Amino acid sequence: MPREPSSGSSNLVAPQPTRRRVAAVVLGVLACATWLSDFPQPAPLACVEPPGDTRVAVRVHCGEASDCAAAQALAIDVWSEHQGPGLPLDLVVYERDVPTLEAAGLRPEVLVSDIDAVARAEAQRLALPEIQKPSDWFGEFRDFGAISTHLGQLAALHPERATLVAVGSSIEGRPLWALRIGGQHPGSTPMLVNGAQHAREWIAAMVTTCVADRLVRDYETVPAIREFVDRTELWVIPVVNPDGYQYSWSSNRYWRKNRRGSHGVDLNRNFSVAWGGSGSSKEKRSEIYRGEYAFSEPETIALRDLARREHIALHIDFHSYGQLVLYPWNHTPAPAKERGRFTAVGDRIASAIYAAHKTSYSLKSGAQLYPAAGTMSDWMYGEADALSFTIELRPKGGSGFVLPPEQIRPTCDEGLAAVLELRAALD
Ligand code: 0X9
Ligand code: ZN
Repeated sequence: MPREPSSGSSNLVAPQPTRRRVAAVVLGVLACATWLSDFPQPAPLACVEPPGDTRVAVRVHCGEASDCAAAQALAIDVWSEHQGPGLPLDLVVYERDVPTLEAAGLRPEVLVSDIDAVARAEAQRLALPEIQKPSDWFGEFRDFGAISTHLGQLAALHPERATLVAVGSSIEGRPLWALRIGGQHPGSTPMLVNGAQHAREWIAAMVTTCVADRLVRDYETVPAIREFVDRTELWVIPVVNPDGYQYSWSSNRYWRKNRRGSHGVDLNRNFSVAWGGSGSSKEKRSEIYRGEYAFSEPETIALRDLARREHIALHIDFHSYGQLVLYPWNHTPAPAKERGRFTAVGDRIASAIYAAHKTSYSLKSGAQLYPAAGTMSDWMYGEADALSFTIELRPKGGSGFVLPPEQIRPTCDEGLAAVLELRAALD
């Protein structure tokens, strides 16, 4: 959800909490009274959405900048990483506005015909008792409590190579858990991997937890992992925005920001490199609200302080979606001084990802897609001197932020391949 829905004026209105009035009477018997249940409770059976209020994710094909602006004017939310003339753009609009997009020649393709129905179905699945089966932990998405417990179990299992550390705490007082892996040997390379700056990008939290799990458990059996752990001091923070993440589980599946006030701050616009620049907003209601000042949020402060204290040299910030390997700069199309290095290493990362499951991730500089000022990756590179990438995980488009749980393991293989390859590329 990268930028304002319409170019000039408006602020992106945060996705509506899923409170719906129900206007259906089914079989002439069941009158649906006003349904005010908070998401993720499923709608009462036999109730339907009020006509016209259904929120649809569409991909539109903008020929010219003006077309994109017209499409964005109708958007309630922008999901796309790809933006700009000639590129497909993923938007959320009300169903009633789809004909307007068609009339404008934007050829809207429906990606998700009812994003709230998809979220309700997911919540229903997650409420099933069999989901709690610990035997298949990565067979399902997990909330912040479960992820925290899992990280603690990994540290307890192999205290000689994994330690659980709280590197800060969130606005609502949740610990920012980091699993520190390796670092036993002098000269180990300090590396940071984090996920879920954006609350709704659940796959990023699962993939980072899974990468930590694989590194800790497979040390004895997988030579590449042993080699990595022996030469690296890796800090894995699967959920850097735990308040937003929990809110996306309890109240609004499509929440993006942290939980500052009632509006939230986009953590990935709150870092100090180019803070306040284009591709960020000063409006609190915007999905890309940058906060009052750079590092106004405890979550970004904790990441900054950790990176400085540990002299982090390598970094991956996992997001979703789009299947992209992005390198700095994110805020300006001007090439980074080390652009050649970024493209060489990024190419290796994309190839390593492809080797896992033949899934293509495209390599680009962030600003080639759209400008984003105040990002973590630009700060990690510009101020902390780290070789830093943003990786947008699966899917390429399709279902957007809500993925089938069967996608967790293969996407984890891709995340692990990226982490190992970035480290290997330093040699
Ligand atoms: O906008 C963001 O913060 C990131 N994309 S997301 O869809 N996960 O929100 C990407 C930031 C870097 N990318 C660009 N500069 N385009
Ligand atoms: Zn993101």
